[in-house]
Amino acid sequence: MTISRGFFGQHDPRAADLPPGQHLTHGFPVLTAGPTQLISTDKWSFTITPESGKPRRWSWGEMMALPSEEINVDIHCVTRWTKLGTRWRGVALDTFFEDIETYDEYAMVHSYGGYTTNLPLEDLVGGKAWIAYEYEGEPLPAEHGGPARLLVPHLYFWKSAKWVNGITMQRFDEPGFWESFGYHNYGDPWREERHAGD
Ligand SMILES: Nc1nc2c(c(=O)[nH]1)N[C@H]1C(S)=C(S)[C@@H](COP(=O)(O)O)O[C@H]1N2
Ligand SMILES: [Mo]
Repeated sequence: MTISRGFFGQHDPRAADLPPGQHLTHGFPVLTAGPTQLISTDKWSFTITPESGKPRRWSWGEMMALPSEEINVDIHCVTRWTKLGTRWRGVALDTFFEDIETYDEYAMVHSYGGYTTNLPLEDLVGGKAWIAYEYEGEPLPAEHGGPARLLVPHLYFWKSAKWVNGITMQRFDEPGFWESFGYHNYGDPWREERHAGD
């Protein structure tokens, strides 16, 4: 009789939490295409614009007045690092979308500095995505997207737009920044959806 040790190493109790092709990192790498954006909270705002219907904008103070939650999640970068057990504070996208009426099924996320990323609306709601403004109990540092970034931990981390400033709702899907350079349109780390065609 053979006893299987499993595919992953036996020494890390959480090795099974690694999606295929990923390795653990204990640091927090910074990955930005272009310069770090320096946005003060009094200039920051977040706007959801439906293709049909009225846009809705939140200032920093208005976002702070919304109910926030602590978020404990693993994050997976397409460059193959995974960081387990990161702790954030933010406002669920569900809370923002309570005020939005739309039939549009696709979202284009926009950042200060021009970065974009696309995802289906259903991946932003249902307790799966947040606007995060604290990391490990401190204000989110600018290099990691502060004052506030999108956090969508069930998809590769390029979907988690730093310096987020709005979401445009669309009837039809369109590629964002990395998606138009050949990254996968959806980006599920458990299915290794790294590049278009994976
Ligand atoms: N605005 C903006 N958001 C971004 C990026 C970017 O270049 N600009 N890079 C993405 C990529 S590819 C990754 S892996 C993560 C990196 O986040 P981090 O620098 O906090 O680790 O941010 C994502 N969000
Ligand atoms: Mo990335």
